[in-house]
Amino acid sequence: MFPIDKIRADFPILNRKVHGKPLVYFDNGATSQTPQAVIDAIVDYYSNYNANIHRGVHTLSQEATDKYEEARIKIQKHFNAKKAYEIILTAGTTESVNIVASGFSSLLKKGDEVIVSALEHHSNIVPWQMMCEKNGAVLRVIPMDDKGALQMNVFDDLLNENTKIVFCNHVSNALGTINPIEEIIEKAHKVGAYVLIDGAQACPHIKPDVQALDVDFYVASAHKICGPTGVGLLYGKEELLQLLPPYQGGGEMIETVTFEKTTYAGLPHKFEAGTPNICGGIAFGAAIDYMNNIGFDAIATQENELLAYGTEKLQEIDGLRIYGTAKKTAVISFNIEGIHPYDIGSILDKLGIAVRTGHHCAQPIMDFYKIPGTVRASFAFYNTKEEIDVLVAGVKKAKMMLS
Ligand code: C6P
Repeated sequence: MFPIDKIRADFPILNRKVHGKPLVYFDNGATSQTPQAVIDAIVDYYSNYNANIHRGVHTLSQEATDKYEEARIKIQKHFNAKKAYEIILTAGTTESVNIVASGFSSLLKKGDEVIVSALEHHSNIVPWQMMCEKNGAVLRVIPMDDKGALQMNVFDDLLNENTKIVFCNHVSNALGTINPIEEIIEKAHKVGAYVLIDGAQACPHIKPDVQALDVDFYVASAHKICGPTGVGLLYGKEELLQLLPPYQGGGEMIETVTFEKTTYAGLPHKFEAGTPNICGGIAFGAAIDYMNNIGFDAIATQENELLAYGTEKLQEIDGLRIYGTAKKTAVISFNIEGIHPYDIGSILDKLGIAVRTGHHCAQPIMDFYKIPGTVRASFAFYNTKEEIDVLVAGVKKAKMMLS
């Protein structure tokens, strides 16, 4: 039995009311909620050993450095990276993608090709478009089908000896589709291309093994995995992180500096210029511990039950269409015929229910379905079927009020 009551008690925010109603938090795709263990790690840092890291000889600085590097090792183990220095701590998925895309600006040339999937978040489209504008590389797109799955036969046709990088999300944020990344990685490697996988939406549900996947780069954000905002990771194979130039110049990323020439520090510091989000990194480690203590198999079982129940109940509502019916995580993106998603979201908010409405930073998906956006209910392991009943009743009420 999944210990749902015990788990919910770990999240103080789940006790609050919104507009006088108990909070039903179904916006986990935007950011997850924070358990007490992670809040405690943040309070402990600022209460007891707040100091800059890698710089001071004093005790506080050494304690903070040790905890920060311990967190890096927790993250390394979680993702099964070979070396701790293959884990670069960044501000989040967006920054991680930008580090790689900007690095490839000088490594790719006119005529090179890069492939992106039609299911991407803007943070995995725009940085690569910016890169292509600089070096003349060409952006190709793996199209999607009506179910929200990638058309893998077209991917086969797109791949050729000019393909240099393929980037794809592990899980789509707008629809929840789980993409066949193993197949993408294997096929891309056969033509000598590198692969970057955006794991922002996968990591709350799946524990990725970067060595088993043989992926070149894997990126994610802590705030979607019960951690704080403003911190995330860039995993890269050692030889590729060596190949990429630094992203930002500043303190901590250098070996020697003179006015004539600067030499750069080794990994991971080469990509970690300036004072990092020290507390965030440490709390990211605490979040990884928290999730692993529950266990990703238990998380998947609980979330799959919620997905099946929510899909069944919402589908009973006349005029409701669910977008994305391929193999997916616990996300239900839907619209009701003739009603704008924003209006449904606003009424749900008045009932204490938090969902996201709009294009979800994935406009090409909305263009594909010829819609302005959807209502997205994204579930986490701490949600319940009773909360889904509240959502279903809320959607019915919204439909009645807006029809
Ligand atoms: N998606 C959502 O509501 P950052 O903002 O850097 O932590 O993550 C960006 C990002 C990248 N890739 C995917 C697949 C994502 O889902 C996100 C963030 C949130 O869907 C906020 S837009």
